[in-house]
This record gives sequence, C-alpha cells and structure tokens, in this order.
Amino acid sequence: MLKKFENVPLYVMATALFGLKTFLVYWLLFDLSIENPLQAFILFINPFASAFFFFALSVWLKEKNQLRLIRYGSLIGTIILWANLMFYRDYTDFLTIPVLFQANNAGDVGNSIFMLFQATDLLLFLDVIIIWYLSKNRSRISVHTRKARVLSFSIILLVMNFTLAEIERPQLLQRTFDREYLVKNIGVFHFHLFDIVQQSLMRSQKVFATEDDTNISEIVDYIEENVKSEQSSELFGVAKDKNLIFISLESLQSFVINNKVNGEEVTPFLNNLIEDSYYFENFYHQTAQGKTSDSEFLVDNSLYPLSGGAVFFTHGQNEYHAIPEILGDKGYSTSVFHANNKDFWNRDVMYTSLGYDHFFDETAFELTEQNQVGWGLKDKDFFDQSIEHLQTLPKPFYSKFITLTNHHPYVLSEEDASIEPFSSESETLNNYFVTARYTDEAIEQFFKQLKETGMYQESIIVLMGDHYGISEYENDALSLYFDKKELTEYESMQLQRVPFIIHIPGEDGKVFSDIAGQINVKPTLLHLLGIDTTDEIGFGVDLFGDKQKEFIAQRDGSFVSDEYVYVNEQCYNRESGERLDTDKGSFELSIPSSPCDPIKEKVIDELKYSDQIIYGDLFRFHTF
Ligand code: GP9
Ligand code: MN
Repeated sequence: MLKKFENVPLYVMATALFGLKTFLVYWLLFDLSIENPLQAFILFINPFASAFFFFALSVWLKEKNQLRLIRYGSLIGTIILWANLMFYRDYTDFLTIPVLFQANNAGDVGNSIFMLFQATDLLLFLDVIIIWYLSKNRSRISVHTRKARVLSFSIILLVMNFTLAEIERPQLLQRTFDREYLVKNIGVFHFHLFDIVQQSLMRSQKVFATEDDTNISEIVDYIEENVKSEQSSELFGVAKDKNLIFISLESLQSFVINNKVNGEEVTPFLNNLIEDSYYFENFYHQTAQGKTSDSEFLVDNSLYPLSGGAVFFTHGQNEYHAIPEILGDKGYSTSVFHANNKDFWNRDVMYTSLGYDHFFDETAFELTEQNQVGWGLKDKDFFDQSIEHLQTLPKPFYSKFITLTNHHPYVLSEEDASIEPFSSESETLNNYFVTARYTDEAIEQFFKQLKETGMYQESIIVLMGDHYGISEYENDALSLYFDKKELTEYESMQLQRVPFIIHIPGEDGKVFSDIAGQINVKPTLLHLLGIDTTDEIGFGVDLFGDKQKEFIAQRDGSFVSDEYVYVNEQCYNRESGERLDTDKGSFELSIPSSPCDPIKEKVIDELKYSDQIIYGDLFRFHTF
C-alpha cells in the first residue's frame, strides 16, 4: 500500500501533510467561528493552497536546495503556527508585526510562552518529522520538466482561495475587519505576509516624516485660519463635571427619525427625546471603509479617517490627542462598552492609543443562546448588563456605548419585533425598520435605568448614528419607501445624514438646521464640559459656536455646503437638487466649471492635511 505513495513528489507530500495539519489546528485548536458552508470550505482549502504555493516553489531549485526548502520550510512554518497558537491561548488573537516589535508586548509574550506550552503541542511537529524522513528517499526529489505547469496550478489554487474569500467577505483585504476573518479566509501565513506588507508601507511613510521637515506648523496655521472661531459658544461649560454618556447607534440613518412604516413610528422614543434635546437635522456621517471604527475615530479626534482601509488598523499605534486622553487628564474615568471581540477593528490596540482606561468587550457580558442575535448580544441585554458595570466606574466618567442589533443583515426574532417589516423586494430594507425600532426600545429602557440609578441627572447623553445602514444597492426599495420614481446621487448624499442628539437633563430642546458632521463632535462636546480646545489640532468646530464649517466633507472628496451638494463630480443646488455643472457635452475646449469648484479645492486640502497628520504620525512631534 505504501508503495503506491513512494514516487509521489516530496513537495506534494509536504503540501498534503502540512496542509492537513494546519487545517486541523484551525479547526480544533483555534476558536474560529464558522457561520456557513462556504466559510467551512474556504477554511479547508486555504491551508492547502498556501502550503502548495510555498512547497511547489521547490521545483525550480536544484536537488540540494529543494530538500532544504521543504525541510526548513515545514519546520519554520510549524514554529510560526505554534507561536500563534500559544499567543492565541492567552490573547484569543493572532500575532502581528506591531505586537512582536512593541517592547512591552514582546516581554509579555515571552513570559507567557512558557506558561502556555502544552506537551501535546509537540504533535504539531509530527509532519515535520515525517517530511524529514521522507526526504531521505531520493526518488521523490524529481527533476521537473513541468515547472510551469506546477507553478500555474499553485497560482490557480491561490486565486481560487482569494476569490472565494472575496465572495465571502467583499473587500476583505482593503477593509481588513478583524484578524480572525483574515485568518479564516486566507490562512495564517498569508495573513502574516499581508501584515508585513501593510506595516512596512505604513512605517516607510512615517520614517520620511521627521521633526525638521514636518509641516505641522503649516497645518496649525491652516486650522487657525480656516477652522477655529474666535468665540466659544454660550453653552460652554453647561455640563461641567457631568458624566458624558455617548451612544453610537449602529447603522441608524436620519430618515427613520420622525418617520413611519406601515403607519407606525419607527423610533418613537428618539422622536420624543428630540423634543427636549439639541437635535441636528443636517448632520452627516463622514466614514469610509472603516465604518463604525471610522466614526469612532472622527468623534474622538476630529480628524478624518483614511480613504482606504480602517485607520484603527493601519495607524492603531500612532500618537493621538483624543477625547479620552483629554478627559482622563481632567480626572475623568473613560471606558467603552461594546459586546464584540475586543480585536474587531483592532479596537483593543487603538483604544489604548486613544487613552481609554477600560474596554468592556464581549468577555464582560454574559452571552447565552437566547440573548444573542445576528452579530451578538441584543441591544436590550447589552444595556441591561452594562448598567451594573457603569455603576462601578469612578465619576465623572466618559463612557461610550456601541449598539449592535441594528446591523446588516438586520435579523431579529419575532418575539423581539414590535413592528411589521416594510414590504419591498429588499429584505434588508424591510427588516431595517424592525431592528431600528428594537434599538429605539433598548435606548428607552437604558434611559429608564439611568434614571432609576440616579445617573441620569449627573450626566449628559449624546446619541449619534455611526454611518449609513442602507446602501445604494437598495435604492429601488428605498425609492418605493419614499414614493419616488428613483433616487439620484444628490438624494443618496442627503441620505448620508445620521441622527445627532445631545440631551442635557434640565435644558430645553432645539432643532439645528446648519450643516454638521462627525468631525465637529469633539470640540462641541469638550466645550459643553467646559474644556478649552484652543490648543487642539483638529478639523471640527463647536456646533453651538458662532462660526460653522463651510463644508462637510466626505472621504471621497464629495461634500455638502450651505448652498451645494457635490457628489461624484456633479454639483447640485442643495435646496432644489438641481444640477449646476456647465454642460459637459459641449465641444468647446474650456474646462467645465461649476460653482462647487472653490470649495472642492478646500476639501482636497483639508483631507490632505488630515492624512499628513496620520501618515506621518505628526503628533509625535507636538506637545499639547
Ligand atoms: C463591530 C461593530 C460593527 O464591532 O462595530 O461594525 P461595522 O460593520 O458597522 O463597522
Ligand atoms: Mn457600524
């Protein structure tokens, strides 16, 4: 029987053994959640695809080097896998370059490695021993005449793996999400390669920014001239020494506010709350691929997220001067509540850089079969379980709560649903209203509990939609909901409005109609708490101040100003939605101009300055 395998080339044997071992480790030793058959299939093929890609390279080498590549490749590969496994046992996370090179972390890792070693780990090296043994049999070391064929096959396998991964998670590599997704989809080895490439790109950009040639002073001048206002608002200090409770509303768009579905209000509690709160009806999200994490970044820093990827991932270890750090210096305790993996969006790392004292992640909550839906803990259970933790925090506190139930694909069990779904072709839109209502009820319950525990009176409560929930793919269904023939790009831009509500117990409510966006949250909130921001470097203004921003920029360069909406290189009148560009169909050689052009230039400049701060990690050179 064994005879049959005697002439199987060594690189094929190595692929089979190493691939199978890696798959078994993924399956049995890492706790990777597999949600559907496609994910299971990808998890199965990716270890073989990457092992084959590596071992098949040996066919290009001379006999001696073939042996070396396969022997040492399997040994080193196993050590990498094993190191990840030990790290995982302690951190439920995978190794990354920053983790390895961060001095304090490396110490931790080194220490714990001995404690995390298990005797059975030695079994991981079984295939290495077999490969070394097999490699003694010379007949397996074939001199190949079909090198190109082997190479093409290994590339096909790899492309198949990446294509399936892309189908499973569109934009997997650009958006990165969390390390678990990457490992599940492309395997731990390609994840490391990806990490190395990404980190080196970032590092090289940072290295070129040195103290001497940084243009931080140019940026400061720009901000002084174009962003900052002379006077601070009348409301400066109204919430001095109060707790700041910030609620990030998952995927909630403004169009559900004061709106109905099947004759019922979608968000009755928020509609009511707005009556005695400050409500900004023309407030836009400004996020890009980093979704929730981008909105968190905007809020805490008043800097723009990046045009590609999530800044939480790519620049999680930069120097920042964010709200939690500023409030921490003023004696606040600072925390985040969010019932998801701590490393989703690299939050665990970024929150430390931003200066949060504590992150109540998934492990701080009790999860059961009944209290989870979709992405995890249901919002009502989330707030209910959070209250106890909140009561233990030293006051004053700044605590951010990130809801989850109103997240695509908007699933909810019937007993939790209090309204009927909309009826259209889009299940996404239909159910969106139902989960939005559920979150509305969860917030109502949270307010009740805040009042019962006496925390309500001592706090200001800020609620903000993080980003859109209904994408342009659902435009047909949306136009049915709005009773319109179709939705233009102008209208899609207007749909990027998200609710922003500031509730100060005891203060009357007011609706603000000026254009506003997430970039303005930081100075607005700090001023309410009576904290001076003259020295801050950011691109937002106090929404209660005398001078408002001329434009609210989107990451792709589109924007909204008082008069215009500029989207996809078209200029529209903001009131009427009428297109204002000169006719592009004319044969004249003049460059088409539009009234949006002057603002367009400013938007480009401002985004560029924000990017420079992040890419160069410029706050390293600045004392606040
Ligand atoms: C994940 C949650 C949702 O923890 O914040 O992320 P999103 O997909 O909306 O960015
Ligand atoms: Mn989100």
